[in-house]
Amino acid sequence: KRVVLATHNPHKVEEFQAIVSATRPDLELAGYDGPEPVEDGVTFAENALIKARAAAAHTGAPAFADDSGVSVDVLGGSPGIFSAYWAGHAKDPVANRRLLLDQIADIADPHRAARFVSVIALVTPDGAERTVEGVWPGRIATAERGDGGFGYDPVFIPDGQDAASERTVGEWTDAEKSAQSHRARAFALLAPLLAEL
Ligand code: ITT
Repeated sequence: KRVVLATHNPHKVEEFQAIVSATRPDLELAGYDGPEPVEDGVTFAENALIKARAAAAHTGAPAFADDSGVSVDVLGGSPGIFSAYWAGHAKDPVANRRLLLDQIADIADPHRAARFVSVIALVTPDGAERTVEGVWPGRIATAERGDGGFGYDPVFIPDGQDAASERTVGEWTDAEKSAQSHRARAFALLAPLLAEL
């Protein structure tokens, strides 16, 4: 079975490839380098649908897209859908992380609770649309650690780790991240829908 992965982010391609080969090796992921639509939705789901619709229309094949980001409780859920451009008009992950750490440096939330969110939209050429959501709870570190992954990984500490050795996702291996991430959680909900294609 073949499905188009509608993203221009090479990190997402790598992560989905790892998730698919671990959980659904029967599935063939096709890349997408067609037109990038304007993501002017106001929710993760709207933006994921915009990207998946464009790819399904352009390729004539079933397509899925991920819209994702980090949501910080004391910031009312921001950066959220604005995660990629949090510090300005260029996608600058270093500036984004620095701004986020600055914004919550003096907050009165000792837990610094946050979550990574991935919404995946699946669109088929007959016009059927589905969305699923994966959430990975955790908190924001006080300083960056590790250089694995991408985006906010060096400042995100997933819940459920041994308190003595709490690592950021930047310190996790790719395989560890792909087994537990918001993207893996969303894909687990997408898999049964792909089986129906
Ligand atoms: P596409 O739209 O082409 O898929 P993009 O990177 O622009 O690529 P988004 O609009 O969904 O994708 O923005 C996602 C941003 O959220 C990403 O740039 C990171 O800043 C952040 N993010 C999402 N998933 C992440 C992860 O697994 N680790 C770290 N940061 C993540």
